[in-house]
This record gives sequence, C-alpha cells and structure tokens, in this order.
Amino acid sequence: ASNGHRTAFVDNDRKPTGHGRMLRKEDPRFVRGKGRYVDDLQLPGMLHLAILRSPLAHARVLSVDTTLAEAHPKVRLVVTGAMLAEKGLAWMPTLSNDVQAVLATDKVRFQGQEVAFVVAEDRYSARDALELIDVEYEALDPVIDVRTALSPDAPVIRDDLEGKSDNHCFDWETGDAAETDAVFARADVVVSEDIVYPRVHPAPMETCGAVADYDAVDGKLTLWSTTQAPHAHRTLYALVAGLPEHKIRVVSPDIGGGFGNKVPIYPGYVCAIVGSLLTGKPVKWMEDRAENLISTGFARDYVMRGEIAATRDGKILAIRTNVLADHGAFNGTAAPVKYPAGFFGVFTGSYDLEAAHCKMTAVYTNKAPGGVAYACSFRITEAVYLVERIVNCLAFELDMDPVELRMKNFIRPEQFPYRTKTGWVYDSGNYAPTMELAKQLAGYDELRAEQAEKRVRGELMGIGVSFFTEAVGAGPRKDMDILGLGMADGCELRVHPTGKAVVRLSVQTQGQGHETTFAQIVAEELGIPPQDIEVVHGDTDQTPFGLGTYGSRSTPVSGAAAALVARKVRDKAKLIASGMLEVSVADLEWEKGSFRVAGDPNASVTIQDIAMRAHGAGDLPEGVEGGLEAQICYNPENLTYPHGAYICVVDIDPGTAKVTVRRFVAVDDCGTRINPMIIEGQVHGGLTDGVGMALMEMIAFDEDGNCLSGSLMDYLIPTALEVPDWETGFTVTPSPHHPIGAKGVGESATVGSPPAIVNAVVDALAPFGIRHADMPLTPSRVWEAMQGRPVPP
Ligand code: PCD
Repeated sequence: ASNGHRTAFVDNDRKPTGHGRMLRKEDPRFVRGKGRYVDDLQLPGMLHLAILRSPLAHARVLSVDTTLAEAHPKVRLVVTGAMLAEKGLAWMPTLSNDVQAVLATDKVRFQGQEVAFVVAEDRYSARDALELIDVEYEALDPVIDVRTALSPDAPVIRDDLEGKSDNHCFDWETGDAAETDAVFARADVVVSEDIVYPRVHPAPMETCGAVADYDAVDGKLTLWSTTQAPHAHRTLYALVAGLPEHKIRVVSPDIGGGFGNKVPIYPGYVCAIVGSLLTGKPVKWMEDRAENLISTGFARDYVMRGEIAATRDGKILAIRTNVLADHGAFNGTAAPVKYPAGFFGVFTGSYDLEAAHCKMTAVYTNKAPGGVAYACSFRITEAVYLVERIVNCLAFELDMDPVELRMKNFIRPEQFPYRTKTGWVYDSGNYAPTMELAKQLAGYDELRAEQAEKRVRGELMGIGVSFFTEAVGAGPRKDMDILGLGMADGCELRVHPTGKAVVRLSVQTQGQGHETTFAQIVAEELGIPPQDIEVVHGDTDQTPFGLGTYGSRSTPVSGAAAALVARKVRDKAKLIASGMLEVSVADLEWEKGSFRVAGDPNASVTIQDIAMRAHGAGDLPEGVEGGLEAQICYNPENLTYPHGAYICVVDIDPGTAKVTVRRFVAVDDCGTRINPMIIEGQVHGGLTDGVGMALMEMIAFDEDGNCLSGSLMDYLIPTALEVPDWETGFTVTPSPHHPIGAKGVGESATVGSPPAIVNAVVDALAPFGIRHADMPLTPSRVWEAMQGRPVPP
C-alpha cells in the first residue's frame, strides 16, 4: 500500500535494476521548483508577443488599423492577417487536413480567434498595444447549436472553402447498418437514450506558448514550444513555411501538463516564428488562462443517440448509435488521417455482440477549433461513455444488476484476439477477474445492502459501475498517420565505456515520468541500474524521429522501441562477451546484468565490463565493430487494449442536490507494469479528471457565441476537496505483441471514470424513475432531474 491509498496487491518495493516501484528521477528538479518550462526561458534581446483576439463569434473583418499601436514607443512590430496573406502564411493546415486562419483575413469565426499580433520590448507593452489596434467588424449571425447547424437557413461559416454552401464538416460510418437493423428487429428489448458528452477542455496547468529564435546568419530556427510532438511539429513547419527541415530545431522542454491540449499547432506558435523572422530577435509568446480556455483545442462535444438491443434475460445483441459532432470553426481534430472520428469505433465496448453500427455527422459551428484527444486515445472517452451509459440504461430497463449484466456479456478470455463488429482487433483481455476484484475491493454486495437500507430512509446513495476497453498506442503505420507521417517511433541507446548509458526517445513527457520509466525499461533488459541511464527527449536535434506523446502511445510504441533497442545492444554485448570469456556464443547465459558461461559459475562478465571492452584496447571478435550502441524504429503490429473495472459510490444531498463522491475503486489492467507507483499516479490523475467532467466541467456558450468558461472561476476543475481517497487495484494481462507485454495506462482513468460516476448518480436517483441525466451533474442539473420525485416514505 502507498500513502494511505489502499492497493490490492503490493508490488515489489524498489527493484533497482528494472521494473518496479521507484521514485521518479525527474522529481528532485520539480519539487525544488527547478523545472525548466518555456516561460522560464530568457534569451538576450528577447521580445514579447501578444495576440489580439476577436470579441465576436462570427463577423466580417472590415478593417484593421494598426497606426496607433505601431506608434507605441516599445512596439517593434505589428502584424495583421493581410500582412500574413502577402507572405502566403495567413492560413495553415490543421491536423485533420482542414485549414485554419493564423490571423483572420476575411472573417472571424469564433470568439477568441487570432486577429493581429504585436511584438514589443516587454510583455506588458505588447498587451497594452493590443488596445491601440482598431478593428472594424460587421457582426454576422453565429451558429452555436450543433443541432441546427445544418438547417438550410443557417449562416455558412466556412465560406473560405470553395463551393461551401452549408456547415457540413464530414460524415463517417462504421459497422454494418443492415445487419444491425436486422438484429434490432428481432430483439426482445430495445433501449434508446440521448446522451451528450459536453465540450470540455484539457486545461493543463501550464498554458501554451513558445520562444522562436531565428538566426539569420546560419539560417537556423530554434523553437522552444509547449508541444507533445516535437518531431511532427518540425516536419509540419518545414512543409508549411518552406524552411529546410535540418535548419529547424524544435525543443519541448519541461511541460506543465499536456492532456492532448499540446498536440495541435496553434496560430501563436506560427506568429512567434513570423515575429522572430521579421525582427531578427528571439520572440516569446505565452498565453494567459483565458486565451488557453477559449481558443485552444477543446475535447468531446458529441451529441449521441445510443441504442441497445438485448434478449429479455440480458444477452446484449447489438448497439447502434447516431452522433452529431461539433467540430467548431476549423476541424482541428487530432487523430490519424483515416480516422476522422478517432477511435470512436470501439463503442462496442467490452462485450461480445452480434452487430454494431455507428453513423456520424460532423458540423462546423462558431466555436473554437479542436476535437483533441483530451486524455483519450482519439474519441475513446466518448465511445466508452456511450456504451457504459447505454448498458446501464439496459440494466435499468431489465431491472438487472449492472455488474451481472456486464459479466454476462463480456468477451471471454478464449475469444482473444477478438475482432469487434467494427473491425478492431483486441489483442488480449481477461475481463471477469478484473470486474470480480473491483467488486471485492468495493465490498459490492455490502454496498448494495447499505443502499437498500438507506433508500427506505429516503437517503440518496448511488453505486456506479463501468467497465472499459481502450485502444492505445497508435500506429501501426500502414493504418495510421498524421498528415502523412507514419505512426512509428525511433529510439537510440548508447552505452558509454564505463557502463553508464543514454537513451534517446522520440516521445516527450509532460509529467508522466518518462525519465524514470524509460530508464527502467532499458535497465530491465540490460541490468544497468536506472540511475545510470540518462533519458533524452523533447529535442529534435538530440533524438530520433517519432510521432510524439498522446493517445497513451509512449509505452506501447516507444516503450517497445526502448526494450528492443536494449535487446539489440545486449546481442552485441553477447558477441563481445564470447570473445572476453573465450567461449562460443551458444555457451553463454544471460542473467540480468551479466553473461556467464553455462555450467561455470565463476566465468562471467558484467555489462559494464563489456562496455569497457567494447570501447577499450585490444581486439574484438571477428566482424564486431567497436562501441556499444544501437538504434531502432519500431512500428507497432497493433494497438494495445488495456481494460479496467471501476466502481463509484456517491451520496446526494436531497436538500441541495450536491453530489459527493464517497468512494471510488479502480482496477486497471495495463499488462506488464513498469512502475506501479507511476501507474497509480496516472490513475489518480485520470480519476480526478473524471470527477471534473462528470460533475463540474463544461465549456459553455451563450446564444451569441460568447464563451462562458474563460476562467477557472467559471470552468471548474476538481481539487483535492472534491475527490475521495482513491482505492486502486490491478490485474495483469500482457499484450501478446508488445516486447515486454505492456499496454498504455495514461488515459485509462479519464476514459473509465465519467461513466462510473454518472452511473452512480443516476443509480442514486433510480427510485424517482430517472434513467439518464447529462454531464456535468452540477447541483442544479441534479436538482432539475430530481423534480417530480415522489416524497420519500
Ligand atoms: N506506465 C507503466 N507501465 C505501463 C504503462 C505505463 O509504468 N504498463 C507508465 C509509463 O512509463 C509512463 C506513464 O505510465 O510514465 C504513462 O504511460 P502511457 O500510458 O504510455 O502514456 P504516455 O504516452 O506516456 O503519456 C500520454 C498520456 C496522455 S495521452 C495524457 S492525455 C495524459 C497522461 O499521459 N497526460 C498527462 N498522463 C499525464 N500525466 C501527466 N502528469 N501530465 C499529462 O499531461 Mo493525450 O492523447 O495527450 O490527450
């Protein structure tokens, strides 16, 4: 057990040479306040950039007068959309092959859109000068409601796109419609529900920002930026701005949380680059909180109709769903190209179905662009919420226990690898033991007894269950790319003469602890202590190409690369060891950290001895080059499919309708566990996110398109006060195709917890006949749902 958190099994405490609980190597820096974030960077002569944003959601830009701003004594540069247009830089591609305005030229399309920028000698002057820019707008009617965005009289938002005469963004479909309809037609029971996953925001503690430094002498651009994908960003800058790729260095230093918010390229980064190119000085841009909340990548915003078909005794036959997706003014969704709806196709959940079908229509509205995977492997959060809510609605209709209903329908262990009706191949899973463990940890039967007792007294206690399967670790590259860049990851490992090592990753941590866990992966394979392994990441000049950290892909993809590169080094070490011990390779046995001669316990050499020999004097075996290093590019065979069972207990105050999460049990299965302490931290964070989304968070708009959630006083995120003492447990079902059997876990809890919490709240309200209520379940929404309730006995 750790820090007062009850843990089902106790992992090996501190196994210093590999996987296991180990304090984070990066924390001495962070707990001393010595992290190095973008905003900590001070370069000689550095200027500051501020962005003027649109106050209106939809308007024509008639004129932008910068005369007064330019006259400000500390202002060096003012740039408008028209100026960028002259250089062909007014528009940039989004991650979904749409285009987005860097600075508005023709129209503004959401409140907070970038209109002009100022570069000044200090941050305050830059901000002051924004007020001296005079923009004349002609207001247009905004499109705010996703449900009416396609009505024939709706104003057309994207008239910049040739021939565009409506707000349609894309259609997408998966599964078999006819087959699904046929199964529905013969089912005993069909349950439908309208389910909204509201627009939320990742709201990382550190907002987005960049420092651009263009050196006109050697033609090199260095961009320190808050990015989760430095290599992908570099290539895109090269492709869009025409700068030669080898003359661009993108550095992602310490990042104060990403959560998907730092995957897209934002206009601010491009503005900083333009600012530096034009002034010849380093230029810093750093958003404030409001800018981050109103203009950067939002998440979710799906209006879903879920339908489930089953037999009377609770065998689920099929799931059908229709989704209306709000993509904002520009389609900035971060997802592999072939997956415009991300991995929403996993809405079939953890159940063995006969048929499934989804039809989706995506539309443009006058809201900020995004659709980022906020702690969600590309729309899996929405998919899991849909299926786990609709399954609960079915349990309600059948008057069946939600755990029993799930157990009855789980994909069975012998069915893996399991191909779902929407074409996903789940690599491995063993669901029932995970669910059983959660039940046992929660004391499920006792909780139900307590609830029954309380119901008699009119007390509102709810027990919510959810079970999820995620698909994390994108590629493989044959199916998955972002704007043409295949989703694979490089890794390089170099063992120095004295046996210390450096491993270079293409992924980038934003707080997940990669400097520790990747050292542990290599340590496990080579027997070099993790303390002796330096992890280098987040700098395109220092690391191999790869697609970055999101969708919990670092462990499934780069983690595999790190293990395999270490095995490559070990293979070479074996050749050298055979020379050192004067035996054939076949006579050598590996025992973590050393090779020894089979049958001769005294004849052995350590990896450190071998490292010295690899670089040292004397001959190496025939054909073996000096040095001890290797590199690899790992293209995953499949995604990994972690799963989990969550049980939440809530109490609702019948007078105020305030929900309190009393207990939360989370049992996660992410295959082989590299660092259980870090995993628990990831789970605690994700569960906290879940409480936020289920009960507090929403990016809301008024009918004019004003964003009502532009500060942390309006956009409520949970603190330690709103969350219980998390209770975690785990099972281990390794991934069969991952070299160490590990699956991702970083987003599991964010994906799995909202349905557990909502299911608990709805369960508490069940005596009033309530089957569904939409997030966020604030006191006012719960109160609304409770109206018309019978007076308790
Ligand atoms: N692990 C272990 N074991 C296993 C798995 C895992 O140990 N089996 C660990 C690792 O190593 C790391 C972590 O754990 O450290 C995580 O992992 P993963 O799952 O692989 O993931 P990544 O990739 O690394 O990361 C990512 C994620 C995401 S995606 C998100 S959202 C979030 C998470 O992560 N974010 C964040 N978490 C976190 N944390 C922090 N602190 N911060 C942040 O920001 Mo997206 O798509 O982006 O939306």
